[in-house]
Amino acid sequence: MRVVLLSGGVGGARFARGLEDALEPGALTVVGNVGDDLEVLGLHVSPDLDSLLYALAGLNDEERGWGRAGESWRTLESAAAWGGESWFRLGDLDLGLHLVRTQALRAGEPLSRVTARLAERAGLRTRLLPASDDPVRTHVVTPAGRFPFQEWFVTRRHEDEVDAVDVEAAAAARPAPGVLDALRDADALLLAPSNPYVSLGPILAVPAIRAELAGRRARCVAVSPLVGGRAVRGPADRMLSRMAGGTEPRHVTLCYEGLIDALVIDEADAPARADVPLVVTSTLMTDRDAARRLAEVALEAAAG
Ligand code: FO1
Repeated sequence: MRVVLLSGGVGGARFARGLEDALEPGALTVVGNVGDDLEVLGLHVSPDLDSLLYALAGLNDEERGWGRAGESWRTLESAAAWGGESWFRLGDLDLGLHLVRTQALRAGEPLSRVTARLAERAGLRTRLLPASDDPVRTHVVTPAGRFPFQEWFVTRRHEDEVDAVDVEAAAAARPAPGVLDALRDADALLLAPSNPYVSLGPILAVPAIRAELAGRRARCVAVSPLVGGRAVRGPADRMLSRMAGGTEPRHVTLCYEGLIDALVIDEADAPARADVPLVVTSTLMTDRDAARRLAEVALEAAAG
């Protein structure tokens, strides 16, 4: 069985690990968001691809959600002492990856090829693809102005309400090599319990990816990122309230109109109605077993 997961960072990475545990080795391809990529201290950082890479390699910091376990911060402290930027916390171990990736990108290697190399080095049995090699960049439009994603998310602590999400350069972006073939050949398509606007939105904003999903052969199942109408972490609930008009399952499905065949929701959100069938289960990924059970429910829903 070939499965493709479209995913953002932290929640998506946990779900990806659950899927890996539920599937045969090599069955999973993950297409990761690159809309929140940024340059820090002259280095290219791909937070969502890295959350996926670290989680699937067992290197991630479970508590913080992003970055590596056992991290130290001496380089960033030194950079800050020399007057360098330190608002985006890059740990010493994490920086090693950014150095290698940035060097490869500067030498002309596309992000997809660097990512494949890093995944191989990490011993991943899952294929990890960026949605695009093109510089798709998410911006949020708020009452206080328009901000690059990480400035709003980290510096402004995603406190501003969001009126719109603008994925710069998405309209002209092409899917990274392998993405369309993976979507076409998949037996099941899954949308991770990630933020529909700023994690999955930028992937779905790549026109050829959206078109491929809209004309899919396999069933596509999304997992809601909400539990009892609240985001497990991050601003998804506030964004849904303001931009979709609420935090019920039907508001989540509005973000995926024409793209999904079922939505997996938490027990705390049932009973509810929506324009696609709802599958009710416990969606909180409290540990690896819980993530695997959620993955199995989503896979079963995708099997029809
Ligand atoms: N999130 C924060 O809230 N503050 C940080 O300083 C921060 C640093 C960081 C470094 C590397 C990385 O891969 C992720 C990092 N994140 C940080 C998380 C990141 O901003 C978000 O989780 C994603 O971009 C949202 O999907």
